[in-house]
Amino acid sequence: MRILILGGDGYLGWPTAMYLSRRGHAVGVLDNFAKRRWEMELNVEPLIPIRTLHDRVAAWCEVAGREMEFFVADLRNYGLVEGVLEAFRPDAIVHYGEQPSAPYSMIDHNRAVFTQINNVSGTLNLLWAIRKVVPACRLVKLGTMGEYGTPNIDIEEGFIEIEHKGRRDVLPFPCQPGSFYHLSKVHDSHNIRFACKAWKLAATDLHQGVVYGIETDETRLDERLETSFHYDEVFGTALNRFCAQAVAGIPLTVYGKGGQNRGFLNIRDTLRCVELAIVNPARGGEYRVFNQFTETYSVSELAQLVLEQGRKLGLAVEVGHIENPRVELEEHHYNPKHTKLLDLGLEPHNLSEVLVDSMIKRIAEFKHRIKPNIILPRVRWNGAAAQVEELKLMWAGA
Ligand code: USQ
Repeated sequence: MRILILGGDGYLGWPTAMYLSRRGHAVGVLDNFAKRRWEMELNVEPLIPIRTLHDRVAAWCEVAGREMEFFVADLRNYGLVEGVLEAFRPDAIVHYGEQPSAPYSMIDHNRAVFTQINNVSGTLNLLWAIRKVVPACRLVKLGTMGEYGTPNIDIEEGFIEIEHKGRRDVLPFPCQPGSFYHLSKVHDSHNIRFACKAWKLAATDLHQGVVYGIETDETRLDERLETSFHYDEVFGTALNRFCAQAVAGIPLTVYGKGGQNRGFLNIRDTLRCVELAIVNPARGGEYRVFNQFTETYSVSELAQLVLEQGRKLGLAVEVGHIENPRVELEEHHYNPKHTKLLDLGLEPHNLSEVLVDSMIKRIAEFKHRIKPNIILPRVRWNGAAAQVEELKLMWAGA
């Protein structure tokens, strides 16, 4: 199949491109390098140095003996999106091309507005371009488990059957997202669902949990193929950050009580889930939601696991409970359903001591690159502006 990966320069986009290419698909990658610019704004960088996308694509062609097409384009420019679809004519599109960080969207007014305009208008442009150029193309869109929030009932897989005043219907599961970033994904979901209904497009909305991991079978092939692994407060996610903190000798930054439960998955399972969504496509007119995670953990449980493995490796790891910079429940019910991908054949790589051990060891090779000053949270959900004054100064517009 011809598969176009939007956001192909990112933490997940690049490994997905290689994974699908290696399995015989004709893969194209598209990116506008926005993430690299945000990194510069915030003075953060991936732990392991990564090459330019040009060089990574060239290295992939050399290492794997596979062609990979490459587009530099911004999804907010409709003409470019249409032009890329005309040129590549994909059978499937994997859409990672959005601002992915909840903390980034909460820094200030500018970044909240930017995140929603960027994500929502980029996806709308894509939907219109698919309709015009490749209406049979299947869209696989990266949404987030955070669209649901943490309700006090079990979370269904996209839709819930409700009885109200004697009548029944199957309706989208209620959404109570916890940041302007997560809200942007909810807005996307509504737009995609409507486009499927109105234009008979075929879309799978992957409500993905928090991804962890530093390498895949393809990134391991050559040091030029590494992916963008973050441990900073803005782009780093919980387990990845804890492993880097263990190496850096910084007490693990459990926010608040640590009873926040989330769905987690290994980066390798992300790739397999995306593949399953492509090869078992939605029908024309169908909007599907898959809850894409393999296990649930509380933040404290993850910290405990990293503490135990870190100490086994001789590191002086401590858990440092710090004031929660976010507005979120710190103890709550969490039982989301996640059977659809398992039914399609997903065989999860569950989180294990071995995995944490290997992540810590890999991170330790780059210990000299860890910047301690970008680890503690400065972005506060309650709008305490003073915390982010220095970040505001760096806003250069989008
Ligand atoms: N947390 C800590 N300490 C940290 C970092 C995070 O306690 O140092 C806590 C947060 O307060 C939160 C939980 O860990 O309760 C998850 O936070 P996170 O930063 O790992 O992930 P999140 O901000 O939710 O966003 C990440 C990705 C996003 C994706 C989302 C999936 O950045 O792109 O959509 O995970 S989900 O969380 O299921 O919505």
